[in-house]
Amino acid sequence: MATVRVVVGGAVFDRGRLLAARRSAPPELAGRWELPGGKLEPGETPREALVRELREELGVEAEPLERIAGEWPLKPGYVLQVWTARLLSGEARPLEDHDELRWLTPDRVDEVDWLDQDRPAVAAAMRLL
Ligand code: 9L3
Ligand code: MG
Repeated sequence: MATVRVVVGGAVFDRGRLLAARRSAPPELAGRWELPGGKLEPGETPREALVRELREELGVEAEPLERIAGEWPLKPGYVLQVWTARLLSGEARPLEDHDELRWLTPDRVDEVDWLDQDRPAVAAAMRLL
């Protein structure tokens, strides 16, 4: 039986804004916006994976805070889980897998074309902001 693999996304908050990242790959997802993150590696907890992914993708140190309730199916065999996170240090830059970043205030959160799978988590995250 195949096990479902977890992809962790970060709702990164800083000074009342939420970080959105535009994917540059794969072609079918390029141009869509997401909460940055990625797949757990063997032996990692979701929080550890999120810290690593945010470091690799954005060059920042971040602290996961709380899990957003729910789990969203991705491609077959993968589910998305989302944690809020706060920025500890560094300035986010699109180092890997993204070509643009935006810090969105609550009134502007709908101005980017979020991936469908991220939308419920983004809505829930904004209620916590
Ligand atoms: N995915 C969807 N929403 C997200 C993230 C971080 C990832 N917020 C999807 C896109 C890919 C898969 O999960 O199909 C793996 O993500 P990655 O490892 O390519 O970032
Ligand atoms: Mg990723």
